Amino acid sequence: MSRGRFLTLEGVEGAGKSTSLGFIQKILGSAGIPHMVTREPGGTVLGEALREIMLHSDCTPICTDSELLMMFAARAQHLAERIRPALESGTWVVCDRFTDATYAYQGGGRGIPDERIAALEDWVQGSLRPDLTLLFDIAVDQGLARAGQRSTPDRFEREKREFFERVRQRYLAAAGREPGRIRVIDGALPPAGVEDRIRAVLQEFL
Ligand code: Z5A
Repeated sequence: MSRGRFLTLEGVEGAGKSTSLGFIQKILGSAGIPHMVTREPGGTVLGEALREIMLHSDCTPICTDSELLMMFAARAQHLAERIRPALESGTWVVCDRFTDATYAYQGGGRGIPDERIAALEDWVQGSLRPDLTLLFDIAVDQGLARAGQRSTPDRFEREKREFFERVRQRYLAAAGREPGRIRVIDGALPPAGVEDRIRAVLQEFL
């Protein structure tokens, strides 16, 4: 049995990742590909508990190194409990955010040096990297306006505009370095346009 493929979705707030999960499931389902959908931080009981602390805990300050280590603690559990077993059984994994988000948010946004993130990436993931990453790109103001129409902002969503601009630039720089793996989707297109673009990228990948 061949190993499943590992797909990740990335982007700044409101770029349309979560909305696009539905399109992706539809395309993989029609192609008869067994797959599971998950998210980071999260995907396991421990990961969801850490997500709650990182996104919604207002009772205690969280320093940048703690945030980085919690992201990778959640990721280690996610890999051990769900991602690796699925891939090994031939199931494709579609994950809403993964380590590119760590380089963008904790690296670009918070200013943690890339070498520290890379050391944890190597430790926790070994050689595992996503096979394909869809980067949903949108102007920061437009993404924040979309995200702002929802419930109370979480710990990240309360950051300043400049933080998200640094995050976006990090993502675009990563796509520039790895154009084969990271495919940029224009998140400002209407939903049907985004779906067409995802379909084209996935058909090429399949
Ligand atoms: N984080 C981190 O710092 N480091 C890490 O290593 C990881 C994560 C893994 C949780 O992520 C936070 O964790 C995240 C980074 C941090 N920070 N924040 N904030 P999340 O993915 O769960 O949360 P999110 O980024 O805030 O997701 P989001 O705001 O929901 O964005 P989205 O999924 O890209 O957008 P959406 O929900 O699909 O769409 C937003 C709205 O726009 C919604 O009303 C849609 O109906 C609308 N929409 C979507 N697409 C369109 C189009 N094409 N046209 C018009 N309207 C649209």
